Amino acid sequence: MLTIYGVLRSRATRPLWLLAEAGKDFTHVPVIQSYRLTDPLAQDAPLNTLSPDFLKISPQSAVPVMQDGDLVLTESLAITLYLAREYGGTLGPQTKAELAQAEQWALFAGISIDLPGIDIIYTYADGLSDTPEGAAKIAAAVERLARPLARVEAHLAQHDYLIGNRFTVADIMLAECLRYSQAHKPLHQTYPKTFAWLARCQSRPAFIDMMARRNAEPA
Ligand SMILES: N[C@@H](CCC(=O)N[C@@H](CS)C(=O)NCC(=O)O)C(=O)O
Repeated sequence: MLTIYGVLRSRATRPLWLLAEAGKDFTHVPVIQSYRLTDPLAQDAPLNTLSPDFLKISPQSAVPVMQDGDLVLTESLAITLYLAREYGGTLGPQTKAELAQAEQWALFAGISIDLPGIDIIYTYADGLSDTPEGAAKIAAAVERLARPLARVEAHLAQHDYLIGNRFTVADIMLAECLRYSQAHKPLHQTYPKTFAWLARCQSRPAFIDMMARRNAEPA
């Protein structure tokens, strides 16, 4: 039995997009972040990252978490890569070199792209992008993204996708980390090939359907 814990308004979109692309059946348990609830310990609170039943599965109190038989994994990108190898067919790496490349893009996305993007998306979501503090935070994030995105831009000048000349788990992992930076339009002008690739990834039916379900969740 394969189970994914985590609402769609979280990094659970990474494994959930992969599973949608793969057409794999699974159970989805929409555990919500405790900080989004007024009283996470209330008896009638929905299952959240501080619920005792969830902490029994993953004491880290964060989503997503995956359980596949006896295997429990945390870290959205490790989960996504595992699912691609196990159930993803050609979405997963097909050779040792592709596996190494997929791991490289997972670490790259998680280390160099995810956190600057979090600063950008929250600054825009909080309506602070035009304040001096918000603008400074975005400028710092853009600076941290500069060398990583220059590298992606150079790669996509030569290739349509990240590995193997086809859409794979590597594209899902990087696209979902980069989505957090997407609200900052000047990046689209500086890195046109990167954001054209992102738009291509996001035009896939599995992504469109997932985002519709995500946006239907309470904000
Ligand atoms: N690096 C982890 C980050 C996990 C994480 O921070 N998850 C957030 C939601 S996206 C969470 O569950 N936060 C709960 C909390 O802080 O209480 C991953 O990629 O899975």
